[in-house]
Amino acid sequence: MADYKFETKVIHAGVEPDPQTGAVMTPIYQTSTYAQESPGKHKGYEYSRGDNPTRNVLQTQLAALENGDHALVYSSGLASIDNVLNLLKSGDHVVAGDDLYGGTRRLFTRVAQNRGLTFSFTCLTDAEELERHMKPNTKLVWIESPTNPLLKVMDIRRAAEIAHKHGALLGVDNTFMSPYFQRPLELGADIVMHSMTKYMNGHSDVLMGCLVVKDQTPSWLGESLFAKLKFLQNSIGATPGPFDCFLVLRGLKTLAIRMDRHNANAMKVATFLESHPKVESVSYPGLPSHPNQALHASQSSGGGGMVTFVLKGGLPVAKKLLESLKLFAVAESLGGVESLIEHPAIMTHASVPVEVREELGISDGLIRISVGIEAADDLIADLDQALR
Ligand code: P1T
Repeated sequence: MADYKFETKVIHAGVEPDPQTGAVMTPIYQTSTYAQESPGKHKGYEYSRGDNPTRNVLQTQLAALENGDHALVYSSGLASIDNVLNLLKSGDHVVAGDDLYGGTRRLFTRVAQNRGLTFSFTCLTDAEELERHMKPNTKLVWIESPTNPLLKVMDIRRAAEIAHKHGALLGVDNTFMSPYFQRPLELGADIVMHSMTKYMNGHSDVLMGCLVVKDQTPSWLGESLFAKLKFLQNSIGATPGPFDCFLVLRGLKTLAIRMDRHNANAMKVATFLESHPKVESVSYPGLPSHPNQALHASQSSGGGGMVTFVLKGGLPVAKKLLESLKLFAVAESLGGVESLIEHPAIMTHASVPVEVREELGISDGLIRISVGIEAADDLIADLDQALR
């Protein structure tokens, strides 16, 4: 599949007609276990926590889309990050971007820290800042680019160089971009993660996560990264069911055309908001006003579908706007075909301590939009009437 273009891979990579029946679409192997001819003599499947044929097709497809060698899927995005953290041992150190999905930060500070891992959070838009935080026991650098919710951009190539110089792995949460716009493994990252709940599935009806890696054996791990992650996937057991894997396989077939439309619509919405007198500022990596637009363009091929903006007038005005919209649903999550709007400080990032939110700029006037694939004119008209 390596020679084919992305639009072809999302339809065909890993997906073969079913050898028994010729079914063109991947069958849903809704089974927890597999009959063995004699103890230990089986067809490669023993128990669905370890392997399931529907899940395996999805994993093969994901490895192809991110240009990796292997992919593993999990029952949520956070479960996939927790599996990465389980590569580490008590006493190990992680450097993470300061602006992350609130649930990721909660997993780091309120779960993993209790298991003896230590974390430094820092603004990594200046990659050299990362260098200053690396310690002899740093095993992992974890970033989002663009970040959730502020859409800050970090130099993925440079982050990989710095992490590797110190013997650490670079993990990139690629949820906001999808492999259609950005493929961090090609930029030097070691682990790519997605909340597939978002663009990858694209229809707001599944929770799932994935990790994609290349073949490699980090010296401190002492074994292949993929082999260890596969061991953890089975040992921890946060695996998705076959029906959800089927739904994501179906959603992925339209990933390329959906992302093009999300991107075009988001650019129009961001441009409209930027010119509106009631809007203080807009952050969208595709806008010329974004401080790292050139860097973003050098490592990805689109701005994506997420836009954040600060409304003049703070919380009361922000609430009024969200209550006045007709097409946009006020909801957490993102990446579905339908447009969603939310207030990070009260919703997705409420678990981030208030002093950290203030320091980062997740203010009461900050609003985040997941721009869907509806007609852009209808979305802008809805925002216009609500702003009025
Ligand atoms: O919800 P889950 O599938 O567990 O994924 C967590 C996650 C990880 N990384 C990023 C960048 C994310 O945006 C998320 C989930 N985010 C939301 C629910 C949200 O509204 O931002």
